[in-house]
Amino acid sequence: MQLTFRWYGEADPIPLPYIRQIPAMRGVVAALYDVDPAEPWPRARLASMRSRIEEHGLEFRVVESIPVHEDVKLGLPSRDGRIEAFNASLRVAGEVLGPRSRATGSEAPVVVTYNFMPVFDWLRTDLVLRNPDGSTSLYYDQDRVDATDPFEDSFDLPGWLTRYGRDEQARLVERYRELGSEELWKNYEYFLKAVLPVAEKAGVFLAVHPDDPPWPVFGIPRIVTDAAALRRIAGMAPSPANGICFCAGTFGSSADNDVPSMAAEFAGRIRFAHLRNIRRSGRRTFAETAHWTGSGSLDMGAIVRALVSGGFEGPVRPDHGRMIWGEEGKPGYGLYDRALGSQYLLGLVEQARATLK
Ligand code: DNO
Repeated sequence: MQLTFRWYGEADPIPLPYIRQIPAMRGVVAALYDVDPAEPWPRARLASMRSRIEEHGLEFRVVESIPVHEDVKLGLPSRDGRIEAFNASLRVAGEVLGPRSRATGSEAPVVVTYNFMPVFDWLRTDLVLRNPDGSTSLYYDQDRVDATDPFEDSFDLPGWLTRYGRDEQARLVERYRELGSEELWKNYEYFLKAVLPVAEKAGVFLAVHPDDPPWPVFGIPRIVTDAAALRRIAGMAPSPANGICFCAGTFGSSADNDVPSMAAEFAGRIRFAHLRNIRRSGRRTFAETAHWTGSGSLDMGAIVRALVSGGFEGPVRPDHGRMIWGEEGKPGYGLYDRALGSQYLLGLVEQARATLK
């Protein structure tokens, strides 16, 4: 496994040299975060991001993410043009990031993460839940979501990520409610079949991120939620480019998911792993915690052992950390707790490898 760290580009308060100082940290996870999903990625900008990363002795290892346009998820007649834009960005990622050996000598295909979540990406109800030790965490409370009407003018949740204005968002929510999950699955399959040949040719592994949280919200279908969904995705196309971004914290937010056994079952399809812990406090309510097994509901050692014994050798990143030691910045994406988490993961991997010998 190769340790990686998400970096938000020049706007990120965490400088690349700090990332480089984390022991064993060589891989960076980044993207052109501001490109409209209807547009292809500009090659020159991606190339200059790569150079910046390599100047600091790091490697641009994973793209997270290329967004999928809503027209594709909704199956609108305009979807083919939007898929073409996605494919153009994939080709750019393959060409610009493909021959990656300069920084670290690694030859593994570039990984491109994406998700098929309607309207919202990840969703939280609180970005600064204060813990008894003074640190803060991201938090999701289903009761609060249930009490929120996405059509109200006052609709506001601090931890939701959407590109849309209020009216556009309400219109989309309505359309997805009408669409339902089976149609969404069909649109997903249509998309996959159109992008996989391009990914293969570009030398890129695609990796689907699960829906976070892994259940429907606001009556909108969410489909990448559990082992059955991952089996269905794998069954849609045998291509090695049809991969999974295994987000332990996302799957683990639902007590119905047995995360270590999912890691074991899908190790051969996992192209990228997000490893973080959560603490469930209700059926659909959870707080994000430090990475250590003792702080949350997930057995992180068992997850890492399953990945290692399943032969997973790809990039892994610590995921949302708490904000600690007075750090300010992007909630979930501070330096300190993610750096601590990465070292814990490093120890778990070392131990898992030693046990397997
Ligand atoms: C949240 C992230 C997600 C993820 C995308 C991948 O912090 O894990 O936003 O990057 O869903 O497409």
